[in-house]
Order: sequence, then structure tokens, then C-alpha cells
Amino acid sequence: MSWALTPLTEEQREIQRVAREFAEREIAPHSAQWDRDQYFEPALVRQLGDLGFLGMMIPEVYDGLGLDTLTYLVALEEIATVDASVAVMLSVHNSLPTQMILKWGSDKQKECFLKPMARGELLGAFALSEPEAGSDAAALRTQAVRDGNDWILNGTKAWVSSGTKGEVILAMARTDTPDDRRGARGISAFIVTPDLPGFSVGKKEDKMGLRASPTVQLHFSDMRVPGDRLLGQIGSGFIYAMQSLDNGRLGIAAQAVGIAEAALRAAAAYAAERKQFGKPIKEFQAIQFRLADMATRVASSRALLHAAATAKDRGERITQFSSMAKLQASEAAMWVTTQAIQIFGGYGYVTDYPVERLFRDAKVTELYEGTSEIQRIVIAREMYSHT
Ligand code: COS
Repeated sequence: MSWALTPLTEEQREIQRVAREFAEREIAPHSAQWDRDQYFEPALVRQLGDLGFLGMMIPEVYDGLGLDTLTYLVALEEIATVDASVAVMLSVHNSLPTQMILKWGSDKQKECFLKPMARGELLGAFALSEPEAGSDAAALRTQAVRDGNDWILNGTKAWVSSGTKGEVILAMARTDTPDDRRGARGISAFIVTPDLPGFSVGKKEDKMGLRASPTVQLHFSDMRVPGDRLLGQIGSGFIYAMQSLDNGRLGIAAQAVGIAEAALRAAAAYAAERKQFGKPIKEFQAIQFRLADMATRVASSRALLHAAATAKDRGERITQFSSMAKLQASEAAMWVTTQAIQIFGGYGYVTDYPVERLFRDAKVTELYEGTSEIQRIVIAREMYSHT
């Protein structure tokens, strides 16, 4: 049912096949249990690293595969179709910290962090949000103060995906002073590692969905960060984060398309086998129309996502396009998973079938890396920003 609306090259189809086979063989048998146990399988990071999937868009010179965005997203969708928790780990790592170091990192930072991240030896995480700075990300309060060549960081980051396992965390902190607040321009990006004195992992969230992906708070308490861990320019961290989220949102859109595709497939299969009133329920028009609408929303989400990815690969600004892709795909995923449960009836409401997990996993795609409301703000602002 997974139509390629954008014609894929032979290489793209091959990577899609590798992702699908890996997901079905190594992930699918465990997904339900990992979800129940809130278990993150560390061996997966190394296995995905061996396939090159932790360096998909990193050039070969930095030990990555050097693939384009569309190829990455096609593979990511395949993983998400099987397990959205594994997909978010891949999405964050490939879209945010690695791309930030690739774009703005020094040669030394690329050598020390980017290369091992591309090989899957170090897992990346991204720490922008704080308990009181979510949608209003520029209101973050974590403070960085210079001390000789080092920086001393104090504050709490929130909603950090892969937070308990993240080995290279791109953390945004204020480098302006209380007497000279500079808003978004007072924020810088730092490469933080868990071995720094003053770093600790705080509360692990007990989530509705994506339960196999650890989401935590991180505490920085007089955390001493060497000067060479500052990424790029002082005061540019918020801009870097926003530009990176343009990429990140494509990853979340691919995750949402994968979740919706899985729900569509499960519902279509169930409708063919479930009999009521003497015939398979797929023969009732009420079910056919529902499946048709689900398939249409999955296809249109995928088409928009692929169009945004190819625009990015052409070097175009994709701020509006990526927010559109995420908005469309995440709302479609929530709608499609809701319809899937309706087709399953009571069986959709219990854990014997995968659709209740897909429904729980879909919800977060409307929330993280910018809520649907934030995506609408970005889309609307972009309409006027170039006129
Ligand atoms: N690409 C490049 N630069 C960008 C940008 C983008 N996509 N978005 C904003 N910027 C720049 C602006 O151009 C501005 O730069 P200047 O100082 O040169 O003017 C600066 O960043 C501040 O932008 P802006 O004034 O638009 O900031 P706001 O505080 O109004 O915030 C929103 C804008 C709401 C879009 C932003 O806070 C946001 O995306 N919030 C959601 C955060 C999010 O997704 N969090 C999830 C984290 S992962 S769980």
C-alpha cells in the first residue's frame, strides 16, 4: 500500500528495502514488549550504526553515507511503520545534533563528535525546551557564564528524547547577561556530554506513547563545559536550533506517515478477515469509505513530505514547507489511527492488536518539535516574510 508518489531511484529503493527488512526482523518482534516495559534497546543503536543509518546525511568524508534528505526520510518512514520509538531516536540523531555539528562545528568537533556519531558509536540528543520554555523556546533560562576558557552552565532542560542514552547533546543556553538581555540573540549552542562534572539526568517521563523512547529532564549544576564545546558563534544558538528544526520537522513528518501507514495496513487487513452480518466488513460501504479516506490522507501526507524533501535537496529554504509537512502528516496520523481503532471496534481498544499503540504514538507528533499551533504560526508568518 506504500505507493512511491515520488519516483524513487534504484539506490533509494534499495535503502528502503534494507530499512524495511531490518525493522521487520530485528524490531517488530519486540515492539509491543518494549512499549509495555518502556525499554530502550541499546544494541539497536550499534546495529543501526553498522547499517550506516546513524550517519545517513553525513558526507562520507565524516564516515557517513552521504545520502540526500529524501532517501533518509524514505528509510525513516519504514522504521516508523514498525516502531515509532526507534524512529524518533533516528530522527533526532540524524536531523538535529549531527546536522548542527556538520554545519557549524569546528574541524576538531567534527573529528571528535561527528565521525563517531556517523558510525553509530555515539548517540545524539537535542536539548532546547525547558520546563517553562516550550512553544516560546527563546524564553529559555539555562545560563552559561564564562570562567576563563570554560563555560559554567546552570539550568534544567526538558523533554529530551533519547535523554538517558544521549552521548552528545546539543544544548541551548543563554550567554547574554541579566543586565543585557538579547532575546533570541542571547542564546548559544553547546556540545554537552554526560561525563561533564555537574551533568545529571533527572525525571524520566511516563508517557502515553513512544514509551520505548526515553524522554527525560537534564540538570546542569555548575556544569563546567570546555570553551571548545561552544558550537559556532556566540548568540547564534537559537537560529541554529530553528534552522535545524526545519530539518527535524521533516523527520517527525516521516515518523507520522509511517505510523499512519501501519494503521492503514492493519485496518485494511482486519476489514478483510473480520466477518459480521455474514460477510467480511470490508464489503460494507461504511468501512470502504473510511479506508479510502485513510489511504488518501496517508498518500497526501507522503506526497507533501517528499516534495519538501526534494525542495531541501535542491537547496531551497524549507521553513514553511517543513512545517506544512509536519502539520499535515501529524494530524493525518492522529485521524488515521483513530479511524483504524473504529474499524477494529473493541479489538482496537485492547493491546492484542497494534492499533492502540499506533494511536498513542501518533499523538506526540502533534506536540513535539513544535505543536500544530506553532506549525500554523510558522506557515502563516512565512506567507508574509518574503513579500
Ligand atoms: N530558520 C532560520 N532562522 C530562523 C528560523 C528558521 N526557521 N526561525 C526563526 N529564525 C530566526 C529569526 O529570523 C530571528 O532572527 P533575527 O534575530 O536575525 O531576526 C530569530 O530566529 C528569532 O526568531 P523569531 O523572532 O521568529 O522568534 P520567536 O521567539 O518569535 O519564536 C517560534 C518563533 C515560535 C517559531 C519558535 O519559538 C518555535 O519554533 N517554537 C517552537 C519550539 C519547538 O519546536 N520546540 C520543540 C523542541 S524539540 S522537543
